[in-house]
This record gives sequence, structure tokens and C-alpha cells, in this order.
Amino acid sequence: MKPSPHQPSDRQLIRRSFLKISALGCLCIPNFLAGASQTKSPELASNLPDYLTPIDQFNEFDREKPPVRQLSEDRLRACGLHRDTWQLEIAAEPGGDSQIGKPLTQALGAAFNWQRLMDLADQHAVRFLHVLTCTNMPDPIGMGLWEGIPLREVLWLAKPSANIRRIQYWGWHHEDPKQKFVSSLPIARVLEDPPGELPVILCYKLNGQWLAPKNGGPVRLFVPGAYGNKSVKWLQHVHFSSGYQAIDTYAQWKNDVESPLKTQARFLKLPKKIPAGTGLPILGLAQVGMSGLLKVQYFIQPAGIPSDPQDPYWTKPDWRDAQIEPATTQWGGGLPEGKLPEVPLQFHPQGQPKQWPLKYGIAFWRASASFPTAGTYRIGCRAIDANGIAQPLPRPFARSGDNSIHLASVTVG
Ligand SMILES: Nc1nc2c(c(=O)[nH]1)N[C@H]1C(S)=C(S)[C@@H](COP(=O)(O)O)O[C@H]1N2
Ligand SMILES: [Mo]
Repeated sequence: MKPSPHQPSDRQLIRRSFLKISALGCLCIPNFLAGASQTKSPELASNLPDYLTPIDQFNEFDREKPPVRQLSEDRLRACGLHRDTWQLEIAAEPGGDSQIGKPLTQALGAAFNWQRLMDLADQHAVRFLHVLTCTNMPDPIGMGLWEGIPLREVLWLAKPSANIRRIQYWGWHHEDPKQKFVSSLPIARVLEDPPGELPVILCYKLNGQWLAPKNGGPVRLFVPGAYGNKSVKWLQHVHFSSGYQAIDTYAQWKNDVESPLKTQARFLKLPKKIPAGTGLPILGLAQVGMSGLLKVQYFIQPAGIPSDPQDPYWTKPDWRDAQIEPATTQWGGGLPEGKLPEVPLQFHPQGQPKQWPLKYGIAFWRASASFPTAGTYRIGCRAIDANGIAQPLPRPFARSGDNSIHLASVTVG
């Protein structure tokens, strides 16, 4: 199927423009900076943003028409987008040969609901910190503390027994087939986790609050290690399938939907212009993908130097190490006193992270540059993953996660 013509690109969908030139004349990613106190001094980079993005500052995708955030409470109830009315149907794919002992469907009066979810949550609730990123957006959507129960706890209630290779799942979509957004996963990803890997969850809380409709609530799937397209919002249907292909809507739009999260670095706050003779404070954000994060680097060169077509991955500039910020104890994100509510899976019982930077999290980084003469400079940054491989390698292709090198320009004098 071709991408339908009414389908705007991911970049057009984002409601608020993500990269803005702020009133301070600096390149800013507003959602990550909203928590940082703003200052007009040259020490722009001295305050770090919240590690967790406040809920109202997550960027939103408005693919649904009309958008879910505009629906009245009554309408939300009628659509099953309220905790009192939400239902999840779990069945075999019609026409397929998957064998399920106990389909959880509305027709059988057996659909899974909020009360059953909460009963399971008493025993099985887990939390983890994870960045949400769209495949085709250079900057993350937000960094969240997600809570839910492992999806497998619910799938087993349906007594699946044979001919199952994948699950397919989708959410509420105005009952308009053109708006249906289906994703799929290999059944193994749901049933079993390698030690230390995070489970696929039915997610009902973000940053300690019930998941709001605009963030995919009351229940969305959250698939750790994947880009956002696997984390279907307003989840209402799961099918077991013996199919072996990713039938995802997002794949039909020409995306690589099986791509694990990539490691990459971005500038967060960078003045466009600084007086001659002053240093340049640089604040950046790194996204920690499947292969971890060893370090972040930056280069500065006169803007007049032409880019080298023989060096598309910018390996030749004089790269220097930046400094990665250590773990915080004030996580922000609207949590009371910035404290994590209960111990997330990636943390020791005493509350420290088991590793830093957190895999599938973000890390802030800083550098301070000085310039010999006035002029316009090109500045770039990149991440080196824990295997020692520099961004955008080892996976430089588009449509599998944007990790192109972030370039910017700074005028001195
Ligand atoms: N139901 C539904 N879920 C969806 C989508 C969608 O269009 N419909 N888009 C996906 C994509 S491509 C991304 S990147 C994330 C974005 O999550 P957000 O809207 O919470 O930022 O949602 C995913 N889940
Ligand atoms: Mo996306």
C-alpha cells in the first residue's frame, strides 16, 4: 500500500515547532528547556533542564482528526478513552490459524478492562525511565517515567496455545479505517526479556500521573528500545497472528519499523551570536540507544570551509570531547520534589541508577569553546556509542531513526 496522500510527514504533524530560535537568540529545543531557569548572561548553559519532561511539554502528534485532546469528557467516555469505559479486546487474527483458548472480546462479555488492569497492577506494576522519539524527528519528543504492567501478564489470560508468531495491535481511531494505526511485534519480544531488558508494558501512568488522553491514555502500549511508532496510543485491540511480517501502518509509510533506538547527540542551547573574546557555553542532549553511550564530541571550524562530499559522516574535523553530566537526584518532570515515586527497574533499591547514562534514556552534556578571531563558525556534535562507533554509524540510514550529525552556526563578534 502506498502512503496515503492525506498523510502528512511526521515533521508536519508535530503541533508546536520543536526547534525554535528563542527570544534570547539561541537555538533551543523548547520542551527540554522549559524547566530550566532562563538567564540573559553569557552563562546561558549553567542551568540544566529537568531530566524528565513535564507532561504538558511532551510534543504531541495530531494525526487524529479531530485531535483527541479536543474531545469532551462525555465523548472520551463514549469512545472508551476514559478509565471507566476503557476495554481491551484480545483475540486471534480473523481468518488466521492462531489458537486461543479464551478470547477476551466484548462479544463474549469478556473484554479486559480498567478494573482488571488495576488488579494486575497490584502485583505486577513496573516503572522505567525511557525517552520517546519518533523515527523521523531529530529531537526526542520527551523523556518520561512510564508505569504499567508487562503485556504478557494480560496476553496469557487469553490462553494462547499454538500458531503464534506475532501480535498486531491498534488503538481507537474515530472508527475511521484511514486513521487506523496498527503496529506489531514478534511474540518473543513480549513474552521474554533478556536479563536487564525492559518489558513491553500496558502503560497507564506517565511521570506518576494517570496517562492523559493526549498522551495516549487511559492505556497505551510502551515498547522499550523501540521508536515511538511501536507504542500505540489509546490501545483497544490485540490480535495473535501466525504471520511473520511486520504489517505495521508505519511500515506502509516506508519506515523501518524494526529499528532499535539509536545513540545520538544534539545541541540543546547554543547562542547564535557571541561577542568576540568571550567563551561559548554549549549545552546538549544525547539520546542513549541500543549500543549505549561512551562519549559526546563536538567540533568547531570556520563556516567557510566547504563540507567534504567524500566525508558524509564528518569523520575528518578535529573532534573534541564534551563532558557528560552525572545522574541527578532531582528528576523534575512534575514529580513531587522531583523524587522518583517508586524504584524504577533500572535503579538499585536505594534509588541510584544501576548504570549511567541510562540505556534508552537521555544525558545532558556540556562543553565550553573559545574562538581565536571574530567570524562565523560551523559547529557540530556527535555521540560515540559504547562500542566506540561514531554517529551516524553504525546505522546511518534514514527512516530507521534520524541520527544525522547536528550542525549549527555561531557568529563571533
Ligand atoms: N493510535 C496511535 N498511536 C500512535 C500513533 C498514531 O498515529 N496513532 N503514532 C505513533 C508514532 S509514529 C509516534 S512517534 C508516537 C508519538 O507519541 P506521542 O503522540 O505521545 O508523542 O505515537 C505512536 N502511537
Ligand atoms: Mo513516529
